[in-house]
Amino acid sequence: MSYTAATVQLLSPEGTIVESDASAEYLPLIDALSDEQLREFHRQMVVIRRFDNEATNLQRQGQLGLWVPSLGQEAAQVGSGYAARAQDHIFPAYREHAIARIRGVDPLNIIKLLRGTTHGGWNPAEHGNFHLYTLVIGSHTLHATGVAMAMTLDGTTGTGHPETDGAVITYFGDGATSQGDVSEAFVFAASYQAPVLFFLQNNHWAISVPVSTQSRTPLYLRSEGFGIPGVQIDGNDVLASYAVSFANLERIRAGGGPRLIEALTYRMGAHTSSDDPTKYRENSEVEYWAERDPISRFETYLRGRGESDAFFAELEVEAADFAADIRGRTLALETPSTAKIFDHVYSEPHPVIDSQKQWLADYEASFGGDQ
Ligand SMILES: Cc1ncc(C[n+]2csc(CCOP(=O)(O)OP(=O)(O)O)c2C)c(N)n1
Ligand SMILES: [Mg+2]
Repeated sequence: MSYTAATVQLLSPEGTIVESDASAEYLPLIDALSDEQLREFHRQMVVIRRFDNEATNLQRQGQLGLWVPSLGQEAAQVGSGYAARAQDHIFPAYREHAIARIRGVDPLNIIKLLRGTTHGGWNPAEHGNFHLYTLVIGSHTLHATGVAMAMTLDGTTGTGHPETDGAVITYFGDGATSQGDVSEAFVFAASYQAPVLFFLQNNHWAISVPVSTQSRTPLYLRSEGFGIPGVQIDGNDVLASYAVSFANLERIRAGGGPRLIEALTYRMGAHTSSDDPTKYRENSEVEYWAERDPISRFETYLRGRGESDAFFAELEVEAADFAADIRGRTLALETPSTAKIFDHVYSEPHPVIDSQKQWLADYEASFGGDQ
């Protein structure tokens, strides 16, 4: 699946602004951004890529059970993440690390999940309405649609006040579109005109299954059949991701019903640290996408606008410091007691849980440990 004339691209892989029929509607939204906002887009992309790299290393060094890289998908995430307003609710899948950080989740919380030192994650109400990572593919699109329907019932959306009206964004992948849950979410969102933006990151692979197998038509057309307008964007273009998300969210908040954005991007790394993509895809494909890297094109753009060498040099230091801080805090994490897993099953003591807890304690003790 590749770009067509309908694909919205504002920034070319060469780092120049694209003026086309598809981009015309959105370019004024970019013109309205300040230099500081543009720098912030770049800062988030660079820092999260460095974080992702550090987490990959930590997994390889035995410090994490698993890692789920976001490498290559930074622009799709950062642009749309900044298009959301504080009152919006975000329902991620499991590799939306950049959006988590934008919404105020300390990325160490993601590390804790994959080190197995937390049984949940974070409280969305205290972290920018950024809901928990969901590994059950597509299921959270239903949760997102339900919350969007609740906003309508509560009167917290569609009142004509964009500063306070809410919307919901849910992130999911190309593979997830094959799940019944996603089709069901489309049906409910369309029927009830729920204020939800379906943000589909088409990274071209669902583990080892290519998107060409998942869908015989471009995925942005899928939602059209359910009555949800869809648009395809260059997902490696942070400006397109921001502007198209912003415009669609404003329509959604105003009561315009659900929308879908298909962001064409690429999973540059493995599916997870347990996967070896060289077994099922060609290097030439990875090289093709490396030339369309989201970060290098935005750096070229910023330099073309006169951004100083000092900014990029300082950002390298900031990213390295961030990664070092994550490493230090990861190694300092305390291992929770084995008993803890039983403590939150029921609010009241329960005899079956108590006996299982005791059984495990006896079993662990049989190895001579202290748990
Ligand atoms: C309901 C369900 N079925 C299968 C899986 C196993 N699984 C984990 S990730 C994945 C592929 C998802 O691909 P996609 O939606 O494209 O997201 P991506 O990982 O590429 O971001 C599958 C099949 C799962 N986690 N949940
Ligand atoms: Mg995918």
